[in-house]
Amino acid sequence: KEKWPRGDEKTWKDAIRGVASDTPTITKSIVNHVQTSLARQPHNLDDLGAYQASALSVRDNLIVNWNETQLHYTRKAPKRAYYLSLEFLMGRTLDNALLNLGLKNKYNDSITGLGFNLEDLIDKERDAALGNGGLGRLAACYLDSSASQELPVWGYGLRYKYGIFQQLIAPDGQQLEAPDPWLDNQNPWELPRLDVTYEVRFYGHAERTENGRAIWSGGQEVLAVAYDVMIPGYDTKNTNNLRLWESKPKRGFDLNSFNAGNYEQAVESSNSAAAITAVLYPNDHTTFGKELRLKQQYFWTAASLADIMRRFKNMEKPISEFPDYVAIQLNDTHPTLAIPELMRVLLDDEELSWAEAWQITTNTFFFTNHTVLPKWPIPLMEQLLPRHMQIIYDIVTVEKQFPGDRDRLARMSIIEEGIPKQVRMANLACIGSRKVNGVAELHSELVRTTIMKDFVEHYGVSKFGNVTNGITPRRWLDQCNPGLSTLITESLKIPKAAWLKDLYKLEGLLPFAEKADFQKRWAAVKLSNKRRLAHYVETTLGVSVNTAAMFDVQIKRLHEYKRQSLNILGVIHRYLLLKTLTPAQRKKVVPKVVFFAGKAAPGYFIAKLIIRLIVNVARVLNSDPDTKEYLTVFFLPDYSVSLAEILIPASDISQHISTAGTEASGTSNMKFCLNGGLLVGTVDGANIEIAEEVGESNVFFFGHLTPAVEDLRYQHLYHPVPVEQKSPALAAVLNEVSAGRFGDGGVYEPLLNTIRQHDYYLLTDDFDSYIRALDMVDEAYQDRTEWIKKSIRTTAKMGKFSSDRAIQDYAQEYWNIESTKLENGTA
Ligand code: B1H
Repeated sequence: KEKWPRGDEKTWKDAIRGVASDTPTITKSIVNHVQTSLARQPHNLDDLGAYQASALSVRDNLIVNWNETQLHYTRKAPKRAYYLSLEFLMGRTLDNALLNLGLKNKYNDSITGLGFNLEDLIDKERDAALGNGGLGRLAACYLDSSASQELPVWGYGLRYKYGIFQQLIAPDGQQLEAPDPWLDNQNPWELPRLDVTYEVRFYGHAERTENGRAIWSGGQEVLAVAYDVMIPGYDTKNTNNLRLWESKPKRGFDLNSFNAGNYEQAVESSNSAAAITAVLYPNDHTTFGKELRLKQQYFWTAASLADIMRRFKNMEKPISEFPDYVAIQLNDTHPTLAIPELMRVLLDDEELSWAEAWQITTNTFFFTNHTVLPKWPIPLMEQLLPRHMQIIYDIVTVEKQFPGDRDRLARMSIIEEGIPKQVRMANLACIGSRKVNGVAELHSELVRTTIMKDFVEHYGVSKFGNVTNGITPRRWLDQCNPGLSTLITESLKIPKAAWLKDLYKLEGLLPFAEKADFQKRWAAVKLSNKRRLAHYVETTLGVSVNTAAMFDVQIKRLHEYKRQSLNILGVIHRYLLLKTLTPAQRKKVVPKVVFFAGKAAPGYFIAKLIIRLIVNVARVLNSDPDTKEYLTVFFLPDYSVSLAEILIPASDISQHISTAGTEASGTSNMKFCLNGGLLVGTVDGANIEIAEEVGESNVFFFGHLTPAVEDLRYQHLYHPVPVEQKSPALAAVLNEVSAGRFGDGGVYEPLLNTIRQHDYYLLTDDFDSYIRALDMVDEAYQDRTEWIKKSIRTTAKMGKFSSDRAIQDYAQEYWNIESTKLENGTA
C-alpha cells in the first residue's frame, strides 16, 4: 500500500468527497455549477444553462467513480481489453448516466425544486454522433456492457470536431447536408488530458539497418492529445474509459516561415495537423483511397498503441508477456494498421527479433469482420507510411508461404496485383490476428465459406468464430421506454436491475401473455409511445399523426442493399390498391402510418434519389382525401440515436428487408423486438436468430434465401426477364412513378433503371412475396389480442440479444479477461 503523498492523511480524507446522492447535496452542487463553472445568475437561467449545470454535477459523480476505477485497475493489474473503433455513436449521456448511477429520481427532485423539468433539460443535450450507423452504435453498446459487467475494457477512437452531418430535406425532397458542430455548447462528458500526448509521424524515409530493423525519420510529426469520456456501468461503481484522440500541430506554427514573413505557409502545416480529426467520414461501408482517411487510421492506431504500450510498461513485466495483459479488438479493418505498427514498435524500439515480435502481435489482436473488404493503394501507403509498407512486405515474405496453386496464393496474398497494387486490409487483419469473427451466425458462415475460405483451410476453422451482435437493454429499453420497463419490473416482481443485468429473465413474462389485464397494460404502453412519437412529428413537421393506425417503421442508413426502395414501392402498391376501393371497402383496411428515417452518404446518388422518392410519395399520399385516413408516409429528417429512442418504442412493425446475405447482422431489429415491435424481414443477418428465439410464427419472413442470390443475379445478366412478366404488380408501380404521379418522373429514371435492368438487389424477385408478407401483417394485426400476445412473447424471448451476452462471449472466448469489480471504498 502506497504512502500518503503529502500533508496529513486525515486532512485529505476529511475533504475528499464521494458520490453526491442525497437531494440537498445534489441541489447545492447544481447551483454551485450555475454560480461558478457557468458564471450565471440564477435569475436568468434558461433550460440550456440548467442542463449544463446539471450535467456538470453528474459529471462530478462520474469523475469520482472513474478515478477510483482506474486506480483499482492499476493496482489489480488484470489483463485488459481495448476496443479500437473509428466510430462510437454514443448519443446523449445525461439520461443514461443518471439511470446507470441510479440517481435519476434524486436529480429529478432537485431539478423540479429549482423550477425546471428534467425531461426538458435532457432534450437540450446534443447527440455525440461520432459514427455512421450500426458499427458505431455497436461499439457504444459494447462499452456500456463492459462497464456494467465490471470488465477492464477501454475504447479508443477519434475525437472528431464534427460528427455525422446534419441532414436537411429540401422541399423537393433532396437531401442537403450541414455540419454537426456538436462541441459548440461545450462537452461536459469529456476530460481533456493535455498531459497525455504522443507524437505521430507521417511520410519521411525508412532506412533498413540490421536484423529486420529500420530507422524511420523525417516527414511530418503530429501531436495526439487524449480526451477521456467516462463510461458508467449500470448498477456498479465501475466506470470505464473511452479515450478519444485529437490531432494538433507539434509546434504552434512553423517558425522559419513565420520569421521569413510567410505567415500563410507558417500556419498551413498547423492546419493540416488539425485537419486529421476535423470530421468523421460519412461514407458508411465505402471509404477507401482517401489520403486523409488513411492518415486518420494511422494517427489513431499509433497513438492508441503507444498509450497501451506505456501502460503495459508501467507494470514492469517482460515484453514477452504483453499478450497476457493486453487484448486488442479490431472493429472491422479500419484499425488494421495497428498490426504493422505493433511490429514496428517491437522491432525498431524494443529491438526484438522478428519471430518474437510476430509471436506477440498474433497473440494480441482479434479481428471482427462486419462487411466486405477495403484496400489501400500501395503508392499512397509507401509515401505516407514507408516503414509500415516495409513491414507488410516482410510479413508477406517471411510469414506466409501458403501452400497451394497460384490462384489460391494470389487470393490469400496481402498484396493484390494490379495497377496500382493494393494492400488488402482484411487479409492483413486475418493473418495478424489470433481470431476472426463475424457478427451473426449466417454472416460468420459466409466469412468462413466465401471471403476467408482459403484462410480457413490454412489455419483451421477454429480461428474463425461468431459473436452475434447485441444491444444494451439499459438504453434500448429502460431509458427509451420507461413505461414498458416499469410494467416489466412490476410484473416480474424482481428488482429492475435483476432483469436489466440478466435479460434472459424476461422469459418470466411468458405467462403474462395470456392475462387480459396485462395485455391491456401492454397495449396502453405502446399507445402512449405512439402518442409521444406523434407529438414529435407534430412539433417538427407540423402535421398530425393518427395514433390509432398501425405504425410501420424502417430506420437505417440509406443503401440499395437495405432496400428502402422495396418499402416505398410497396407503399405505392398499397396506395394504388386503396384508390381502386370504394369508401365502404376502404373502411375494412388496416390504417397504416409508414415512417422512414436515415441518412444517405453525400456522394451516393441513388440513395439520395430513394429519399427524394419517399418524400414525394409522402407529399402525394398525405394530401389525398380518398386515402389519407388509411395510409400516410413520413420521412423524418436527421435520423440519430435520440430519434431512434422515440421511434423504436412506438413501432408495431419494423422492416429489415435487405437482400439475403447482404446485411451482416443488423442491430435495430433487436431493439424493435425488445420493445415489443414485430418484424417483417428477409432471411438475413440476425433476423434469423431472432426468429429462432421468438419463434417463426412471431416473425413475418419473405423473399429468396442467400444460396439463391448468386443464381438470380446470373439470370438477370444472361437471361433477363422483363419486370412486366416477373411481377406485374411491381411493373405497374414503376410505371406510375415514371408517368410522374409523384412529381417529374424523369428524375427517378436512374433509380428505376437499376431495377428494370440488372436489378442487383433482387427487387423484382422479392416484390410479390414482400407484398404477401405485408398482407399477413395486416391480417395478424386485425386480431388485436393475438397481436399483443405476439408482442409480449417477442419481448420475453429477446434475452440472447443483450450486449452483455455478446461481451461475455468476447471476454471469455477471445480476450480471456475477468471482471474486476470496484468494491465500495476499495480505492
Ligand atoms: C457495418 C460497416 C462499415 N458493416 C465501413 N460495415 C465503414 C464499414 O466508414 N466506413 O468505411 C463504416 C461502416 N458497418 C454494419 O455493422 C453492418 O452493415 C450491420 O449489418 C451490422 O449490424 C453492424 C454492426 O455489426
